[in-house]
Amino acid sequence: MSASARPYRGLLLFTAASAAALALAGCAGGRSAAAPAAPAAPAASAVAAAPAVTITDPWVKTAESGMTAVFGSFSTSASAPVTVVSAKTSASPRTELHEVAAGADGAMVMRPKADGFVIEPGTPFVLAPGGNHIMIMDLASPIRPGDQVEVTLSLSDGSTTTFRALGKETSGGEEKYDSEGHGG
Ligand SMILES: [Cu+2]
Repeated sequence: MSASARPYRGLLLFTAASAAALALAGCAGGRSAAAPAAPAAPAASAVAAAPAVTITDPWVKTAESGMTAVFGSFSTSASAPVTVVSAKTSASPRTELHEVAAGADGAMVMRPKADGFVIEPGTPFVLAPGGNHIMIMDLASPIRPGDQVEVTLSLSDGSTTTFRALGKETSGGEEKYDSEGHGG
């Protein structure tokens, strides 16, 4: 028990010592200010380089024309929620983030998700037929089984992340999904 606690305490001491060193350097004023500032830069960029959102098993529903959708499971390793604000795809200039919800008449319909996809730490955010999806409108060309569509997400932290969705056929349900939205 104490064996595992010691390294952790050591890390805290090290961090405190580093902060003290930086504070002291700050007090030193203009004299060789560049040297103490340098150690902070690699740490900051390492944090920024880690992808805020990762995608598991991304796929896109095959289609000849018109609309189709991208599905998969999003998760974040960040300690705070990350929002997918928008998406772009290589399949069309028109892409929207959609949810499926009850409309005014109670029927389930799909519609743009106003606040984006909010991904909570520790909870996968699932895109699936009948639920949340990335809608591709006005397909430029057919998507066939095995085709790959490149998807780039814009995130609330200002970063972007790109993944490839694999074309997959789904058995039936397409018309129901597109016209009534309760295919799930
Ligand atoms: Cu949709």
